[in-house]
Parts: sequence; C-alpha cells; structure tokens
Amino acid sequence: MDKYSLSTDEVVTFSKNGWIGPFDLGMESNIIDSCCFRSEEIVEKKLVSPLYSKHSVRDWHLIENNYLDLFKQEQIVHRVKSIFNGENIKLWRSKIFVTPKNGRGIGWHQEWGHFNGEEIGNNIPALKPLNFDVSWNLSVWVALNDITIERSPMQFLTGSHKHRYEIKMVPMCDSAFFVNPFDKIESKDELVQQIKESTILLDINTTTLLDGIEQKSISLDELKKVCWEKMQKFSAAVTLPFDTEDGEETLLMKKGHFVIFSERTMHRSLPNLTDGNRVAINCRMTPASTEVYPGKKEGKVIDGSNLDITKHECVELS
Ligand SMILES: O=C(O)CCC(=O)C(=O)O
Ligand SMILES: [Fe+2]
Repeated sequence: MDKYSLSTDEVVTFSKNGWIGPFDLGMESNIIDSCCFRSEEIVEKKLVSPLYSKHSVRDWHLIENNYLDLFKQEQIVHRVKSIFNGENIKLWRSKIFVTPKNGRGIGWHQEWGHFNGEEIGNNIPALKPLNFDVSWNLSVWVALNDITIERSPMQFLTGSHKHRYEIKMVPMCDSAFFVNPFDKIESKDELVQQIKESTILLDINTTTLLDGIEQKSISLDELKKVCWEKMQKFSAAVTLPFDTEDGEETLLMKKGHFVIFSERTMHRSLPNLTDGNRVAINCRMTPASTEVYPGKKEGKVIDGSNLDITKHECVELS
C-alpha cells in the first residue's frame, strides 16, 4: 500500500460507481492559480502547441512543468495505481477544458477506452491494452477554479460504466462536443485565418473549407453563415437519449481538488452561468503495459483527433 492508496472499500465503491472523489491534490493555491491562468491563456489566445505545431489544448504537461507537477502528485498516482491493482502506470494524455461564461458545457458521453476519434468519425486507436477484458484507462479531472452549481460542474451517471450507450453521428454543430467558434470572431481576416490554419474547430481540418467561396464581396455575417453551412458536412457523435433514473451525481469541487473516473462512465458538464471561465484540466492514465499509439511504429503519426503525434511521449509514474 502506498500512502494515498484507496482502501479496499473505496476500490469496491469505484468499481460499483465508475468514479470516486473529490480528493484534495494538496498543492499550494498559487500553483493552481498559475495553471488556471495559463490554461485560460492557452484557450483564449489559441496558443500554438510546440508539440503539435498548431493550436491544441492537449498535452501541455509535456511542455510545462507546472502541469506535470499536478499529475505527478502522490495524491493522484497512489490512488490511480491502487485501482489498477498496484501496477505501475503511465500518463499518456492531458487536456485543458475551459467552459466560457454562457458556455453550454459538454453533452453526455462515454469513451470505451480506445480513444480512436470515434466521436468525430475516425477509427485510429490510441491505446492497445495487454488485457481487453478490463477497463484500461482512468481519467483524473482537476478543478483549477472553484466549481459551483452555476460554474459548469461535472456530472456522472453512477454505475453507467458497465453499459455502452448508443451514439449516433449528427452534423458536428449538433454534437455533444461542439463549441460555437463564431461568437468571439470580429473580423473577416480573423475568420479566414482561423479556418485556413484549422484553429477554428478543435480536432478538425478546415484548411479547404473556404475553397470556391468568393470572400471579398460578402460581409462577416454572411461569411459566418456560409461557413456554418459548410461545417454541416463534418459529423460528430451525440449519445441517444437515455433514462438517468437516480444515478445522476453533480460534483461541486474546490479548486485544486480532483475526481478519478473511468472514461466509460457516462459524464457531462453543465452550462456556465457565471461571469467567468470554468477552468479544469484532465489527465489520462493507463497501466504501464498498455501500448500507446500502436500505429506509430508502422509510421502512422496522425491520431484520431487529427494531431501529428510524432513528438508525443508517455510519462511513466510509479
Ligand atoms: O470538463 C469538461 O467540461 C468535460 C471533461 C470531460 O469530458 C473529460 O474529462 O473526459
Ligand atoms: Fe469526457
């Protein structure tokens, strides 16, 4: 047993519910605040990731130590290890999630553990576990500001990790993950640049979206309308309606606290009704024996989210 290992009862609770927490990271609040500030900056300024050579909210822990320090905390590592039966683990992905003021949050979803980009119509597995019979990915979601009921809290459907709910592909603008990209764009130049550089929709290549469109003679609003129509050709997943019964849990959390969940557990975030951002970062962990990006050794360097993962690395934790 490590210092922060879950007790046997807690491991049983996790297996029953599919999530457990929140727990305190035990870090100084100024470190959490600087991660919060930096995350807002990365999202709002659409900063280019040196790892992926385009704007991305993924894997900043491989670039900036402040993020890596969060995920290396024993409070996280010991607990995750105890769910994986004490096996050594590796951190293979992280992702920043900012719900802006008036943002609607992310719709109900599950990820069965392949991380293959199924939600945007791809099928490029990111993980190949040694044993497909048990779940092989855990997500750790860290609140970087205080999460109240109005500030886009996470919700989990307790026990839902045992059942795979049906999804259907719909035009991306109607999908669970869609964030309206147009609200903050104030000029045609900005819109054209974001489309050409594929920074307008996370994970989607839009470089040819404007091909054949006469941009000069139309207004900003008309151009937004044309782009919206063209974006209908991209499809993405929504979960079909299901019965939540009594299993829906809402997690109000203090900044610097975290929750561990199986990505198979149905989860979503509620809208942000406050005047500020809701800021969080998650990391994804798998047993050390899992092969990450199995296609890479055959030269397949584009992942299910259309990122070039040539420079991607895992971080071994024990
Ligand atoms: O932070 C959110 O709004 C959603 C997070 C999520 O879906 C995840 O961590 O897997
Ligand atoms: Fe998720």
